[in-house]
Amino acid sequence: MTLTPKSRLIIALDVTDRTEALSIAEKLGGAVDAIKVNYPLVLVCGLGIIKDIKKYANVIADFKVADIPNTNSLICRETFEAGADAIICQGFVGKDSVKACVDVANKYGREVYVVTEMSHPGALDFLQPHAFELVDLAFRAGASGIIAPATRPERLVDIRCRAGDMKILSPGVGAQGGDARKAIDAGADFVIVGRSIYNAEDPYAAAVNFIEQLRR
Ligand code: 3DU
Repeated sequence: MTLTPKSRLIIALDVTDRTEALSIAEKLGGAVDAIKVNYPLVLVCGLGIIKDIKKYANVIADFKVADIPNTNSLICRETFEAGADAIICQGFVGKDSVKACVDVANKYGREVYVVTEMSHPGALDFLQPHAFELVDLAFRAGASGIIAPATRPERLVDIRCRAGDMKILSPGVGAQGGDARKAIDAGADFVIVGRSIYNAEDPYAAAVNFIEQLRR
């Protein structure tokens, strides 16, 4: 699959209970563009949870893959065999490591997204000064897109200029302080929202609320 913006909302399903995860996926799968899984869920449930969630939505595996090319290839192969539509990798390990992910993704007809500047305060320590280089690296390696921070819309504007046609997925909305609408207006194609949806009393209503903000 190729991630295409419809609702522009991706849910980060970082719950650690299988029943809860599948219940949220079933309720929200039809409304969101993708469900992102990360280590908290996969370490508890195993990689097989990807196939179960795929019944309801496209799945992005946020494994922030950051190893030598051979290990990256093996991780990507297993993740795509498990059914993931896309994988997220780190760019700071260098172009060969990212390219290894892209090569495997191309074999499976799947996508790779590269982390550039992260959304938390610690991203200023090392990542921010190199964010544009990481955008360029993602492009040169043939990635489908990048991850850039909704917590800093002013940075999103600059990163968008640098990213050309690559898609931008933007985490940090809600619990981390970012605003969904501002992130899209600044150039993101999708926002990623976790706690503000899955911790809400009514996750479906919370998701619909974000989708309405994104439609305006
Ligand atoms: O803060 P939230 O609960 O909305 O979750 C955000 C998700 O996105 C979570 O899975 C986190 O690991 C991921 N993420 C970031 O928050 C920031 C990044 O720069 C990259 C990924």
